[in-house]
Amino acid sequence: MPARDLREWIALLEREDELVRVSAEVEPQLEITEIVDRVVKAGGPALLFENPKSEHALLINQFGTERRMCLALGVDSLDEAGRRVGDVLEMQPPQGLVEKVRGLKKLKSIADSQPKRVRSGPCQEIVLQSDDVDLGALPIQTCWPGDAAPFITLPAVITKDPRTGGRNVGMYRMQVLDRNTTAMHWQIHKDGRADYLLADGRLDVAVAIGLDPVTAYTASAPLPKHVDELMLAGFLRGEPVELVQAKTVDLEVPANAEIVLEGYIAKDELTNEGPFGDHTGYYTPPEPFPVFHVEAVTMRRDAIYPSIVVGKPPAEDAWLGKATERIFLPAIRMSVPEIVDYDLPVAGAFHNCCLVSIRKTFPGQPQKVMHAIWGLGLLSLTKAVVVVDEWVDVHDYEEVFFRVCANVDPKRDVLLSEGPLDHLDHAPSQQFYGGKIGIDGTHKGPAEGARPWPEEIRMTDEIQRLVDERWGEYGIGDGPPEGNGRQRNALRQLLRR
Ligand SMILES: Cc1cc2nc3c(=O)[nH]c(=O)nc-3n(C[C@H](O)[C@H](O)[C@H](O)COP(=O)(O)O)c2cc1C
Ligand SMILES: [Mn+2]
Repeated sequence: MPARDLREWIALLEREDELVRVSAEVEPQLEITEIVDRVVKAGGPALLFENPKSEHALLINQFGTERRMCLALGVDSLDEAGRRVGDVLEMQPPQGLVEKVRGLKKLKSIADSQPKRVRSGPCQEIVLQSDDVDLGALPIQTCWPGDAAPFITLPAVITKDPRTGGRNVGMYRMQVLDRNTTAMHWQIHKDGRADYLLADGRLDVAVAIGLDPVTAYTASAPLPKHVDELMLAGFLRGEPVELVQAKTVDLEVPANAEIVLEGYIAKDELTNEGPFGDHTGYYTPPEPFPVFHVEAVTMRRDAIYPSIVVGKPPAEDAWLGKATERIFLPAIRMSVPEIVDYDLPVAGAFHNCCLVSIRKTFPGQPQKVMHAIWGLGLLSLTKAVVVVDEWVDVHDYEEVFFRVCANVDPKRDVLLSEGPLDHLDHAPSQQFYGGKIGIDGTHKGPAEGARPWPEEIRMTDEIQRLVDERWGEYGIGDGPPEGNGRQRNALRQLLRR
């Protein structure tokens, strides 16, 4: 079962030799970024800075490798987390005893996903109000030299839909303005922004910082607006998220949090937010965003402050994105069943490029899938969609490149379209709206205007077996190099490094 709070998580990372404590005094202004950037890019450990010029320790790079992301979710592979979601989505009436027992387990996991109200929690061991509120006491990082100020980078921002009361939890950067206000970077396609726009005058906001890793991850998950991120957290944890009533606002907050900021956002009170060096690899320019007034801070004793540095990919957020890619695959296949697999390259900052393989049975299907992706949740912001056949491994970029180069007639197989683009995409001439490109790299038939498609080159199984058996006789080297797909794998690893 995944760690239950940030401290259990830190202990688990230490046991697994995945965390280094840094006792040297370090500066949260820029210095931590440079250290972490080097460690992340080298695939190094999580870091607990015990002395970041603050009474609070700073945890960073907790999600920075595939192994740690798996440990965070309590799975052996990210696909396993996806399969658990898929199992529930595709539940059929059980047949026979074994299936019935399995079905009951699945039902229990659904029941566990509902958050549970508790009377008290460690997140409220210390309560600071009015003049005692001082964000300057936290080791909040100024990540990049051009950043406007320190930014809280790993928060879970909790709001309620003013119409329905439904909860939303989202991860949105927060620029510190002074000791008790921050900006709230709610981009236009996001659910927190929608709650704000529906509010009449004032919207209560609570920000939980320092959560168990699953709940922290789910704040970044692109769920439909009416689905509570804490349900996904409970489901993935296999146990409900415990909530306590906040001290000063009408919201519930995770009982296990290290730190909670409580306050409000007034309609139409905006500030110039940014610049901030973001995951696009560029600074996002100043833009008006709402102001968050912090009226109370509640904490654990010796609260630990978690942070993340985003920037030019790859950065720590790569694995949060990859977790989403894997966990959401079954849900995507529910709506677009011909999809076999997809890959959002880290270098494409997730919204810029989507490689997708499909089981093609009719002409025009690749274009159907492109349009489906351009209509699906936050995937709708995707700029480039590349479609390949089911037998192509979309995680093997060299192979996708090969198929696109070999199978595409740009005149026939490139679809230019337009639609919504990511809030932070600086390339389009106009913010929020611009061009899309779809590339059909599948094999084409006559109905798609192609000439007879040639056969792919492949050695016979018989000759491969013969060469395996006779390898020793040739005197070329030890055991035979692996044939076919397996060899491609070795090559792929080489090319990826
Ligand atoms: C480290 C990190 C920082 C993020 N910062 C922002 C941000 O500043 N603004 C934003 O709108 N989305 C940001 N996101 C993406 C959102 O968390 C993500 O789109 C999520 O789905 C938002 O929740 P919502 O769908 O409930 O709005 C960030 C994601 C990560 C992993
Ligand atoms: Mn949401």
